[in-house]
Parts: sequence; structure tokens; C-alpha cells
Amino acid sequence: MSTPLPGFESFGTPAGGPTAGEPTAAGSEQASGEQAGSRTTGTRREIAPGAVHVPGWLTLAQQQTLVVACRDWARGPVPIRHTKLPNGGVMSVQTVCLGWHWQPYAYTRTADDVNGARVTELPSWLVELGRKALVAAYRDQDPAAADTYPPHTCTPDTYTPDTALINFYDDQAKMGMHQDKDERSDAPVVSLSIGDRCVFRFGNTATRTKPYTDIELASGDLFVFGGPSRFAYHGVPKVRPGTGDPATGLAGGRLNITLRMTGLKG
Ligand SMILES: O=C(O)CCC(=O)C(=O)O
Repeated sequence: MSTPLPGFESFGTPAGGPTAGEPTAAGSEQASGEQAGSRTTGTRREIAPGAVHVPGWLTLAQQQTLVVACRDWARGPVPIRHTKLPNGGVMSVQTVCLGWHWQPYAYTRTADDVNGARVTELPSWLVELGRKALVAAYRDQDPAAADTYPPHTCTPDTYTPDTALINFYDDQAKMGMHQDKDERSDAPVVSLSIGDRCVFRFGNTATRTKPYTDIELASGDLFVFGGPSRFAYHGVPKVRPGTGDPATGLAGGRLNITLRMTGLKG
């Protein structure tokens, strides 16, 4: 058996096994940076036009299911890995993909930078979860605007993500400011967080610097960015070690799952 990747140990080992339960209690948000705000489970907050944070959206049982599934996907056929960058660096997060394999800066069906294997299919239940996420972020807030906001591409009913990027953050991992722009679609990105809290920096579409808003993403949180915010720069400057609930099945670290429509065929 190969040596586990650094930081993978806590992701690869169940923390006592799943137990059914209620959504995790949400603590107070400790936003740093441009904007601080209160944190109430299930209460939607628009960070920028089309960018919506819904704290505590996933139930504990849903988080447990996702942790078990992610652990399985991380084993292969394409194992989770630190993505190599064209400049010779490696990303500090570890990533495994479903549907389409992402490497800088393209999507392919096979993981040619890892082992050449075809990636696992995106299960239909994750597509369904993505649709429910858009309903929570957009339709629940303004039913009248449901099918016009975000103003283009798709409604919650027609949202059909065909890839998921699953990132695992150990205590030191971070992600620099970047745009998700390798997709040929401007459909919203749905982001789900499990495990340790992190500082999530959400910026603007013009520059990777200020103005940006720092929010704290906790286990179970949903963040959706679409419409005018779809191509905003964003990143994760800091994970807060030891802040997750082991009842999710994750003993340490942070999982983030983003659902996207690539707009690709084949
Ligand atoms: O971990 C996160 O919350 C953000 C992940 C992200 O920006 C990405 O996968 O492109």
C-alpha cells in the first residue's frame, strides 16, 4: 500500500463512524477583513449580487453521507492528489474530481496528469443536491425572480452540474485568489463545506485584490456564486484547525465540494 499523502490520514480514517443527527449548531461568525456579519443557521445572506451564503444548510446526516462518499472517491480510480501547477509548484490542497477531471487549466475525462484513468461519474444525487442548493440560494428568497435570477443560463430546475471538484484542506492548506473560468458555461458554482471552519475570501470580477469580503465557512455551509458574481476572484487564506465536529466522520481538516457545469460535450 502506498504511503498516505500528508494530511490525508485524517480524511482517510473515519472518526468513529456516522451517526444520524440534526444539523450542527452554528456558532457566531468571526468574519475578518472587509465585512463582519452575524451567522444564523439557514439564514441566507447575499455577499455580492448573485453570491449567497447559507450557513448550516447541510444536515449532519448529509455531511456524514458526503464524507463517506468523498473518502471512497478519494481512493480511485483516480486517487486524490496535490495538483501540479504549470510553474512547477503544487497546490497545498488535495483534489479529486467527478465527471470531468480538472487540471490547470482544462477539463478532461481521463486524469492524464495522475494515472490516465477515467474519473468517477458524477452521481445523479449530487446533481439533485445542486438543484436544491440553487433553490435555497435563489428561489426561496425571491420566488418571483426565481427563473430570471441569476439572470442567465439556467434555473434551479435546469441546473445540471457535470463535474465536482472535491478539495481536502489539512491544517496548513490554503487556496490563492482565482477565478473559476475553465468552464464554458456561466451557470452558478455550488460550494459545500464540511469539517474545519475556514476564512473564505470573496472578491470582485476585475482583480484578485480588494475589494473583497472575508466570511467564515463552517461545516454544512452552502455558498453559491452565479450571475454577476460567477467569475469573481475567491480563495481560502486560512483554515481554522480543530473547529470541525468529528461527528461528521471527518476527524480533522476541511472538505470542500464545488459543483459546476463545464459546458463541455463528450
Ligand atoms: O474551498 C473552498 O471553499 C473554495 C474552493 C475553490 O475555490 C475551488 O475549488 O475553486
